[in-house]
Amino acid sequence: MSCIFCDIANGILPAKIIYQDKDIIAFDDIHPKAPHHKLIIPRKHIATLNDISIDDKDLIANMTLVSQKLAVDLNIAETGYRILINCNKDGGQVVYHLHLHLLGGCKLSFAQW
Ligand code: DGP
Repeated sequence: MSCIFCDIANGILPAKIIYQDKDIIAFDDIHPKAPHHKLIIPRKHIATLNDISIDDKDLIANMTLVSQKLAVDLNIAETGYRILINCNKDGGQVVYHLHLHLLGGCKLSFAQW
Protein backbone atom coordinates (compact mmCIF):
# COMPACT_ATOMS: atom_id res chain seq x y z
CA MET A 1 0.00 0.00 0.00
CA SER A 2 1.30 3.47 -0.84
CA CYS A 3 2.23 5.83 1.99
CA ILE A 4 2.83 9.57 1.60
CA PHE A 5 5.39 9.70 4.39
CA CYS A 6 7.28 6.64 3.08
CA ASP A 7 7.41 8.45 -0.26
CA ILE A 8 8.81 11.57 1.44
CA ALA A 9 11.37 9.49 3.36
CA ASN A 10 12.39 7.78 0.12
CA GLY A 11 12.69 11.06 -1.81
CA ILE A 12 9.79 10.23 -4.13
CA LEU A 13 7.60 13.10 -2.87
CA PRO A 14 9.08 16.54 -2.14
CA ALA A 15 9.12 18.07 1.33
CA LYS A 16 11.08 20.78 3.12
CA ILE A 17 13.40 18.47 5.01
CA ILE A 18 15.04 20.01 8.05
CA TYR A 19 16.67 16.96 9.61
CA GLN A 20 17.58 13.43 8.64
CA ASP A 21 19.63 10.54 9.88
CA LYS A 22 19.63 6.81 9.15
CA ASP A 23 16.38 6.19 11.07
CA ILE A 24 14.52 9.51 11.26
CA ILE A 25 13.50 12.35 8.99
CA ALA A 26 11.85 15.69 9.85
CA PHE A 27 10.13 18.16 7.56
CA ASP A 28 7.65 21.06 7.47
CA ASP A 29 3.99 20.17 7.83
CA ILE A 30 2.15 21.09 4.63
CA HIS A 31 -0.77 22.60 6.63
CA PRO A 32 0.96 24.39 9.52
CA LYS A 33 -1.15 24.96 12.64
CA ALA A 34 1.48 27.20 14.27
CA PRO A 35 4.34 29.43 13.06
CA HIS A 36 6.59 26.39 13.45
CA HIS A 37 4.97 23.05 12.65
CA LYS A 38 7.35 20.18 11.91
CA LEU A 39 6.76 16.46 11.51
CA ILE A 40 9.28 13.92 12.80
CA ILE A 41 8.87 10.44 11.37
CA PRO A 42 10.68 7.12 11.42
CA ARG A 43 12.01 5.99 8.05
CA LYS A 44 10.53 2.57 8.73
CA HIS A 45 6.81 2.29 8.19
CA ILE A 46 4.90 2.05 11.46
CA ALA A 47 1.20 2.78 10.93
CA THR A 48 0.16 4.06 14.36
CA LEU A 49 1.34 4.43 17.94
CA ASN A 50 -0.50 1.16 18.62
CA ASP A 51 2.00 -0.60 16.39
CA ILE A 52 5.21 0.23 18.23
CA SER A 53 6.87 -2.45 20.32
CA ILE A 54 9.67 -2.58 22.86
CA ASP A 55 12.06 -3.04 19.91
CA ASP A 56 11.19 0.53 18.85
CA LYS A 57 12.06 2.12 22.18
CA ASP A 58 15.35 3.65 20.98
CA LEU A 59 13.68 4.92 17.82
CA ILE A 60 10.88 6.63 19.77
CA ALA A 61 13.36 8.09 22.25
CA ASN A 62 15.49 9.38 19.38
CA MET A 63 12.45 10.98 17.70
CA THR A 64 11.84 12.84 20.95
CA LEU A 65 15.47 13.93 21.09
CA VAL A 66 15.23 15.16 17.48
CA SER A 67 12.21 17.28 18.45
CA GLN A 68 14.22 18.74 21.32
CA LYS A 69 17.12 19.55 18.99
CA LEU A 70 14.79 21.14 16.44
CA ALA A 71 13.17 23.26 19.15
CA VAL A 72 16.63 24.58 20.06
CA ASP A 73 17.51 25.16 16.38
CA LEU A 74 14.19 27.00 15.84
CA ASN A 75 14.84 29.11 18.93
CA ILE A 76 11.59 28.03 20.61
CA ALA A 77 13.06 25.81 23.34
CA GLU A 78 12.88 28.54 25.97
CA THR A 79 9.58 30.12 24.91
CA GLY A 80 8.00 26.69 24.69
CA TYR A 81 6.56 24.19 22.27
CA ARG A 82 4.38 21.10 22.07
CA ILE A 83 4.96 17.62 20.71
CA LEU A 84 2.12 15.22 20.06
CA ILE A 85 1.13 12.03 18.31
CA ASN A 86 -2.39 11.49 17.00
CA CYS A 87 -3.55 7.88 17.05
CA ASN A 88 -6.35 6.51 14.90
CA LYS A 89 -9.66 8.14 13.98
CA ASP A 90 -10.74 9.59 17.31
CA GLY A 91 -7.21 10.85 17.91
CA GLY A 92 -7.34 12.81 14.65
CA GLN A 93 -4.81 10.73 12.74
CA VAL A 94 -5.03 11.32 8.99
CA VAL A 95 -1.72 9.94 7.74
CA TYR A 96 -1.13 6.33 8.81
CA HIS A 97 2.64 6.50 9.19
CA LEU A 98 3.72 7.29 12.76
CA HIS A 99 4.67 10.95 13.15
CA LEU A 100 5.40 13.31 15.94
CA HIS A 101 4.13 16.89 15.53
CA LEU A 102 6.36 19.68 16.83
CA LEU A 103 4.45 22.96 17.23
CA GLY A 104 5.70 26.31 18.47
CA GLY A 105 6.39 29.94 17.76
CA CYS A 106 3.23 31.25 19.46
CA LYS A 107 1.14 30.72 22.59
CA LEU A 108 -0.60 27.44 21.78
CA SER A 109 -4.21 26.88 22.76
CA PHE A 110 -5.40 23.44 23.79
CA ALA A 111 -7.66 23.25 20.72
CA GLN A 112 -4.66 24.00 18.51
CA TRP A 113 -3.21 20.71 19.65
P1 DGP B 1 -2.23 13.64 11.53
O1 DGP B 1 -3.60 14.27 11.56
O2 DGP B 1 -1.66 13.53 12.92
O3 DGP B 1 -2.22 12.35 10.78
O4 DGP B 1 -1.30 14.67 10.79
C1 DGP B 1 -0.95 14.56 9.45
C2 DGP B 1 -0.22 15.81 9.06
O5 DGP B 1 0.47 15.55 7.86
C3 DGP B 1 -1.13 17.01 8.82
O6 DGP B 1 -0.82 18.03 9.77
C4 DGP B 1 -0.79 17.46 7.41
C5 DGP B 1 0.48 16.73 7.09
N1 DGP B 1 0.60 16.29 5.70
C6 DGP B 1 -0.29 15.54 5.01
N2 DGP B 1 0.16 15.31 3.77
C7 DGP B 1 1.38 15.90 3.68
C8 DGP B 1 2.35 15.99 2.64
O7 DGP B 1 2.20 15.48 1.53
N3 DGP B 1 3.48 16.71 2.92
C9 DGP B 1 3.68 17.29 4.15
N4 DGP B 1 4.82 17.96 4.31
N5 DGP B 1 2.79 17.20 5.15
C10 DGP B 1 1.65 16.52 4.92
